[in-house]
Amino acid sequence: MMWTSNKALRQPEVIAGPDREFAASVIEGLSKPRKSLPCRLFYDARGSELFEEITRLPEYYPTRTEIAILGAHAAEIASGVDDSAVLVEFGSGSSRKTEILLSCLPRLHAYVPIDVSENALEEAKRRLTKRFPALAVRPIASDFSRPLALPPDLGKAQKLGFFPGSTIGNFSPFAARMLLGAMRRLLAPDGRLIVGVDLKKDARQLVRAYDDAAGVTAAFNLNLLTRINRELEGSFDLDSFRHEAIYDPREGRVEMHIVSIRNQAVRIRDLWFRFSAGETIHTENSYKYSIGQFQDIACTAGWLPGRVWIDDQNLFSVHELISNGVGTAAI
Ligand code: AVJ
Repeated sequence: MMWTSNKALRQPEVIAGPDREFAASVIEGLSKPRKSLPCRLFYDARGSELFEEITRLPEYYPTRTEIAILGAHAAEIASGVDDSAVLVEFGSGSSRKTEILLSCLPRLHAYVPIDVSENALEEAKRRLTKRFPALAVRPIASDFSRPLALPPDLGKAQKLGFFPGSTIGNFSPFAARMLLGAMRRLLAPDGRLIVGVDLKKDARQLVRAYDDAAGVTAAFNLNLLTRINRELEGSFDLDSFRHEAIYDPREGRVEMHIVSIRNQAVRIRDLWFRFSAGETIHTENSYKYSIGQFQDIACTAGWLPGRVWIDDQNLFSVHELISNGVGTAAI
């Protein structure tokens, strides 16, 4: 017997319109017994600006460390890549890190940046075409975690995937395995992937990176409430919520939460959501891996671990993965 009526499963009328997806994600997340919101919702214009600011914070080591690793080993990372290869980047944003790789791949055939932001793609294309006039920049405006296809005319070329930033850490280990598997199929038959992965380390250092003294990460987290207020006529009182970052050593992840300081109810259009004092909205997971742990996950997704580059403080890792070729041969 099916008790759930179809009507209950359908989206309520209130969330029709251009921001339907945002509204649906927010209402779904806040309706759960343990409230959560997907971390991709952080990145409205202000959120993207605040993230850029985070990458420059003294406590936030991942960005500058990864850039230093890429800069120190770019030639080695690029070695073995065909001149006729295609570079495919997942979540390319401003493509700043890509330039480091491209400077060592001067005859590369094409670059396919994949990002949800059409503005970022356009801006990156303009800048890269100017600096590398022979490079064909072929952007795809899409969420890289959704099914996608590369332009068919690039079919025969060797594919080098690039997935920096430890964005893989936002996915659960299971989801990371699924995503790495999908990337392997996209880059088939003889793909390679360069992926940035944040390393396990002292819990205090991890928490500081996600709860900085200047309060930029707090502003980044709480901006989600401002966004809901603006785009969905929400009634969140920003002074009644606070930012929290914790490290869960069992899960191996930093969690960001928005904590309700008091008992309260918040309206979003015509829906009310109750918060008890201390109740949280879980807004982000950022998994941290040892080198071996990450390689194990990659193996279960059909990748063979290749070279690994790390900084001398053991903060961050850049992995080379090589497709095991199984099940991806051209037919
Ligand atoms: C963009 C996923 C790499 O998890 O470190 C930074 C996002 N959140 N500070 C991360 C983030 C809070 C970031 N990634």
